[in-house]
Parts: sequence; structure tokens; C-alpha cells
Amino acid sequence: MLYYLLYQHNQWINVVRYPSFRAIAAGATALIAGLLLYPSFIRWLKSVQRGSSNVREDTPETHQVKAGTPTMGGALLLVAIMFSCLLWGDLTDIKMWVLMGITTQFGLVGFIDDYRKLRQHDSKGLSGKVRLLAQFVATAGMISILYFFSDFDSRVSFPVVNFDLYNPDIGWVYIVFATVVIVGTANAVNMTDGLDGLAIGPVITSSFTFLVLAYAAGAVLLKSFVVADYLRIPHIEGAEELTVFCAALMGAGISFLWYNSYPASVFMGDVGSLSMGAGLGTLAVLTKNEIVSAIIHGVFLMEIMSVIIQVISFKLTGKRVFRMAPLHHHYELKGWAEPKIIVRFWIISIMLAMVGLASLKLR
Ligand code: 57M
Repeated sequence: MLYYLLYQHNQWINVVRYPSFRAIAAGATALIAGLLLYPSFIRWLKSVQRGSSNVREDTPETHQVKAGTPTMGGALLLVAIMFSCLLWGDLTDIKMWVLMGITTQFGLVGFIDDYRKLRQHDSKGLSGKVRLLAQFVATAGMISILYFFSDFDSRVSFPVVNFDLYNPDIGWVYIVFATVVIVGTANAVNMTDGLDGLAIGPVITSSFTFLVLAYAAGAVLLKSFVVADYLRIPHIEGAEELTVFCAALMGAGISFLWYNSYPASVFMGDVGSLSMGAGLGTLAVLTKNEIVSAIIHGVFLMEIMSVIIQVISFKLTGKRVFRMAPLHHHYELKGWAEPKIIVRFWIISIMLAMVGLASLKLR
């Protein structure tokens, strides 16, 4: 909005033209909004959630002390991100709307789920099938809009491979592929969100990584130097605009971490984990880093894979591979202190982000 008012409409504040300036402004807006508003938001969540525990009985014993911690703190994350993007983003870009649209829709699914869990005083919420169906429909709808109504192409980019030399065009199958990436990422983040700061740490790392990747995919310097061509990655016109969203996600994420760090004063809830995960998955699609995102999101992938392996192993052999899945529960039951698990998973996410970024140069 400010972009339109200050630059497009008047052209009198030239600096607003640059996505890099607006990204910094969006990050700062979301960070400050979060830091200022969380204390009263947490107090309010506590007062309305009094008496409802969101800790399941089968959770490791150490979690029962968390029964009084309010959840749904992710609602403010979502609002801070959307507010910053509406303020600082170039809203004439369809990619920005697809990104904000998918993120918000997953937030809504998560919100309904959280609300039902709290209202019905049980920790089940929406049925798994309904939840997944809503996610698939919402995502496929938005990606179809992108596919049919914009010039977004359906070629796939592989890490370490020169995009100009190998770029298979998978046509409409791309809609299915992108949908699976987005829904998968959202649910993987949701499963990771089981210890204080465990999910938001890697979310912040990923948002920074995608800020760099989006800039590299879109930037044209000195009017003709196409950064993507130099790096041999897909050049996506307007992708640098997505840095505004990435920075807002980073800023809001850091403000949330302030209150979610061990011992947490608030949890993000499904409204936060599903929306943040969907946002990251959509960034992977919009910057054509769907496959590299499996590395960047390695911590989330590890967590969801541990569940898949555990379930398959138990069904086939009656034996468990992990003491408990998702993976963080395994280490809790092994006796690792919660902060140790969290910080080690963060370290892994930072290392994987560096590998993901290195793939930019190795083509
Ligand atoms: C939800 N929710 C947390 C909080 C957070 C298929 C199956 C593997 C699904 C999985 C599952 O339901 N996962 C997703 C995980 C819960 O956190 C709430 O949920 C929101 C995120 N969705 O924002 O509102 C609890 O996590 C703890 N927490 C923190 N700090 C935080 O910052 O400590 C959360 C955020 C909170 C709090 O205690 O109450 C959760 O863990 O419930 N199911 C499982 O994870 C179950 N695994 C399992 O059954 N494994 C089996 C099979 C199926 C693979 C096995 O290993 O044999 C475990 N979940 C729990 N206890 N709670 C089982 C034990």
C-alpha cells in the first residue's frame, strides 16, 4: 500500500521503489509489532484459554508442566506478516497474492483446528482427513490460478544442475507437484512444533535463506545484469518482491521466538505452524527451489520422515524404530534436556541452509 501511495502514485519517495528497502522496512515493522503486541496478546490468550489444557496425556511426562501455556500465538505472527506485506509489498504482483493467500488459508484451517481443540476440551481438533482435504483444495486452487492466469512456467529446476541445460517442463503435473510440496512442508512444520522454539528457529533460518534465493531469482542489477542468468538458476520476473514476505516472516518469527524460547510463554498453535509451513512451501515453489527446499527444510523433513518410518515399521513388523515419533520425542525419551534438542536441531537447520545456499554457486 505504501509502495503504491509513496512511489507508484507520486514517485516522490524514490527509495520505496527498491524491494531491498521495502524488505528491511517490512522486517522491522513485523518485528516491532510482534515485540510490542505479544505481551498483551499472551495475557489475553491466557485469560480466554484458562482451564483448557492443550497437552495430550500420552506426551512425555516433562510436558505436563506446560499445561498452562496458552496456544494460538501464531495468530499474531500471521497478522504481523500480512500487515507488513500489505503495507510494504508491491500488490500488483500475482505471486505476492498467491503467497499471502495460501499462507492465510492454512492459517484459517489451523485456527479452526485449534479453536475446536480448545472448545471441546480434547486435543484432537479437526479430523485428519478433513484437514488434509482442505489444505489440498486450497493449495491446488491457488497454484492453478498461478498456472493458468500468469506466465509462471512449469519447468523444474534441479540443484547443482545448470537450469539452461536441463529444465523438464512437466505441464499441468506441476500443479500436483507444487501442491504436494506446499502441503508436505506445512504438515512437516506442524509436526516439528513440539518443543519450545523448535519450529520457529528453523522457520527463521528458512525465511532468511529464501530471502536470498528470491532476490537471486528476480534481481536485475544496473538495468541489464540478470543475477539468475549469471548463477544459472531460473530467472523469475518479480521474484525479488517476495523478499518483502521473507523479511516480514523473519521479523515476526524473531519476535515470536522472544516469547516462545525455553521455557515458552506461548505456543504458536496450528494457526501458526500450518501457515508458516505453507508460506515456506509456497516460497520454495515461487522461487523454483522445490527440490533444494528438501535440503533447506531438512529438519522438518527429518521430523515427518521419522513419523512415516515409525508407522510403516510398526505396521509391517510390530516394532518401533524410534522410542517415539516425531524425532524430538525420541531424544526426549533418551534423556536429552529440552534446550539441548532444540539448539542442536537449530544448528542442523543452519548447516542445511548453508548447503542450500551453496547450491546457488554449484551449477
Ligand atoms: C501436533 N502438537 C504438539 C501446540 C503447538 C501422526 C502423528 C505422528 C501426529 C502427531 C501430531 O499430532 N503432531 C502435530 C503436535 C503440542 O503442541 C501444540 O500443537 C501445536 C502445533 N501443532 O503450537 O499448540 C505439544 O507440543 C509441546 N510444545 C512445546 N513447545 C512449543 O513451542 O513444548 C509445542 C510447542 C504441546 C507441548 O507439550 O502441548 C504435541 O506434541 O502434541 N502425533 C504425535 O506427535 C504423537 N506421536 C505418536 O503418537 N507417535 C507414534 C506414531 C503415531 C508415530 C509412535 O511413535 O509410535 C505424540 N504426541 C504427543 N505425545 N503429544 C505422542 C506423544
